[in-house]
Amino acid sequence: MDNCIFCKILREEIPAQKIYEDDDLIAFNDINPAASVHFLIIPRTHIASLMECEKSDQQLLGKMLLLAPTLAKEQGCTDGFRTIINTGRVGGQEVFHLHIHIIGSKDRLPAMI
Ligand code: DGP
Repeated sequence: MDNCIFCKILREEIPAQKIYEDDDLIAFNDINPAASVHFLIIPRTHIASLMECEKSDQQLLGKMLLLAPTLAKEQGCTDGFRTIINTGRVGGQEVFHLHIHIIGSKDRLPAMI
């Protein structure tokens, strides 16, 4: 997608602090971190949001979720972390390229719900 900011990161047209990449996914630090650890896992394929995911994305979604604890631990979140997938306008999504937020801190994160 030409104007998608995360596709631009994938094409290396804009810089990002990458912490992981493979054939399907990349992970990079959030530009506006909500805690000392805050990175995003995104698919290389442009999928606008969780609402646009299909049955054929099942393996990709599983891979994204399973990568979260591996990378979180590497980033120092050995005691837990928070995962967030904002979906759609009402869900607070700002960048319409599917992504999982992984947020962690040495202290307990404030409750959200
Ligand atoms: P949301 O769509 O609301 O789930 O969050 C999008 C996140 O993407 C937000 O926390 C900030 C981050 N972000 C937006 N633009 C950039 C960028 O150009 N680089 C990086 N590293 N992160 C970005």
